[in-house]
Amino acid sequence: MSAKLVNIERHIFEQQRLYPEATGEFSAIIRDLSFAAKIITRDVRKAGLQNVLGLAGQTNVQGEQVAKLDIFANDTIRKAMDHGGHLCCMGSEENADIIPIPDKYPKGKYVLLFDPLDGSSNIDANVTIGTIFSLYRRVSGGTNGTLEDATQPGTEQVAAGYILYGSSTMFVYTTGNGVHGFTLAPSIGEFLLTHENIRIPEKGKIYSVNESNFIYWDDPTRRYVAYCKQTDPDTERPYSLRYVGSLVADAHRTLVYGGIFLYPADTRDPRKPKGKLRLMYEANPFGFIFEQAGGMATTGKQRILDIVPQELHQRVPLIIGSKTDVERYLQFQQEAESA
Ligand code: AHM
Ligand code: MG
Repeated sequence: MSAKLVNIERHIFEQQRLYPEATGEFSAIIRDLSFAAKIITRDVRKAGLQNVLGLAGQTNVQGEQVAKLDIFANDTIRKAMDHGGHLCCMGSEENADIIPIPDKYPKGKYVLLFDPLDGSSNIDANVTIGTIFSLYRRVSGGTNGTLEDATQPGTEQVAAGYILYGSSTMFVYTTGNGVHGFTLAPSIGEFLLTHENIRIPEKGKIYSVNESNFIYWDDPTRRYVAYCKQTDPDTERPYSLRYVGSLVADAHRTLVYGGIFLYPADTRDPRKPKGKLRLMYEANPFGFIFEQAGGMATTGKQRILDIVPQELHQRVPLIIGSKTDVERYLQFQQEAESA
């Protein structure tokens, strides 16, 4: 017999049994998210066919405007999550303000933050894209969530995960008890446990960064990337370069193969003085996941999860990866500081 047969609902249920005080609300939230993931998968899979099948253009068969895929993903998650009674508000990359739970639905004690379709500039080239999410407990009094609830430090996350729409769809999550990955079996419409307790290798041999920004990085980052390209058989250098340009794809590969992913601050680029990626629904969830898998997540100066957020859509530098690789990067930063 090979691996045991477990779907995502069963897995989270069994995880919750480890905690006698658990109310089962996580199960419901993860179940609702996996439901949204299946709907988004369906539409991502037919993206290239829409013109051929006559589904795109002005209107669909119901006479509704066909939304762009990222707007569709945003609406799908909102509609799957707003009536379950477990959330007090949501926050999305696609919405400037926090998203209230409609009056007609019950409110709960959790806050969901998400990037509905990350890497969406890659859609037209049929390249892997993803959804990222992060869950917190409400800290404000009252029933409706507030901005305070949606801008807590990453250390307060109670769950985080991502869905990868790749050659297969994967759902990867943590509730602080390891990182677990599920693969969608299309024929039965279920996410099955395929990657139990994912551990990132201690050290990798791949670096992943948009190197065209080289001139905009700080000196330690430039020196570190040059270091990755030097020859040294003892440390398996030169490293290979892999960069998809979809955070979910680059981060997932880094988690599975090890190595390092960087989106540093662009110090001389006024467009991205603080980096590009967003703290609340990109950096924090991956920070939680990488730490849970035995890796690290930093800005180069600070642990990602310790950042006290200033705003919902705050951008931060993000460096994630294998422990040995991220520590080596931090050494370059520290040497520059003490020089
Ligand atoms: P998006 O939220 O507009 O899709 O941008 C986020 C994406 C990430 O998926 C990816 O890591 C990064 O932007 C790539 O940026 P760049 O094209 O500057 O390398
Ligand atoms: Mg994004």
